[in-house]
Amino acid sequence: AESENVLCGFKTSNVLNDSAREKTMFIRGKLADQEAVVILEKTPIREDTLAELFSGSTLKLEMKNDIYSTYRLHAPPHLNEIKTTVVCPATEKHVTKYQRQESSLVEETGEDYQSITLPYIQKQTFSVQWVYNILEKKAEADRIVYEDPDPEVGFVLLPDFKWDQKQVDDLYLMAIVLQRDIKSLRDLTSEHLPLLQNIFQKGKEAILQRYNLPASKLRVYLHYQPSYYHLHVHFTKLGYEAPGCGVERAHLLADVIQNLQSDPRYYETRTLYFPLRTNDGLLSKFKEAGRL
Ligand code: M7G
Repeated sequence: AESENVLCGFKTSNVLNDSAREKTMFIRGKLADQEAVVILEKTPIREDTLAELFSGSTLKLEMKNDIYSTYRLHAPPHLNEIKTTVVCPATEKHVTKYQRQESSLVEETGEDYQSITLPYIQKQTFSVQWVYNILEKKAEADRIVYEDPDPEVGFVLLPDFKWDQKQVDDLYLMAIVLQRDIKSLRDLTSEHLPLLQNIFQKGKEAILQRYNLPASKLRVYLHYQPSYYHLHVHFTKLGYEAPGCGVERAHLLADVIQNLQSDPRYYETRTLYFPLRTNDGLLSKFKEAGRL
């Protein structure tokens, strides 16, 4: 749907991060005096638009040499889109999240979680209002791909907002559990096995049905630490390197299930490793506690 240009009055303060290879830029600025973060990303070229791209564009020759020539292709506007995400009003934590930063690997024992991490996340995390809006159908209701309404094992499956749904190559969905008191991987015990198995099974089935992508082409995982402490599971296409998805943060759902089957308190007691960015408040807490 067409909408007014909310970015018309955007005033750039600084570029937080950018990547020529990923064709992205993260910008901090002001929107009507409110702090805002804008994320720009050039969208992939789609095979189903090639015919139109070749016939409907203008070509400017840059150079020609023997059998080699390079051009600038000016595509019709609708084939040359920039996916744009706006966070407004953005908190200081959002600015931190999107800023280019070094990270350090942290080693968190079960005790560290109780004494350092838990107190920190209880007062210092992103709001999960957007998650509740999805669960209550106040936002993105038309985007839901599958829903199991059971209060114990139920979840909502929908496209992650990183995915524009134009091509399956970068498929990215998330399953959000209906239960509201499971913060992260650390809270999972064998009690949650029916929930996790349900998400795994029905999520895979729904993706096969809707996108014709079999389970063997999926990467299904949780993040630890997550950004949002309401349990959710990521479903991406195997081989797609989703932004922000480093190996250290990812825990495959299949492994999580097996670990809980062999030890009901696995995630309560194990040492977990994850990277934290230099400017992350939690990293300072680990330093203060002499754990780094
Ligand atoms: P995470 O592992 O908590 O954090 O995943 P990460 O962002 O550091 O990976 C949260 C996921 O939710 C991310 O993949 C986000 O792209 C996605 N997400 C965040 N928000 C605010 C929204 C939203 O409003 N709608 C949808 N559909 N997805 C979102």
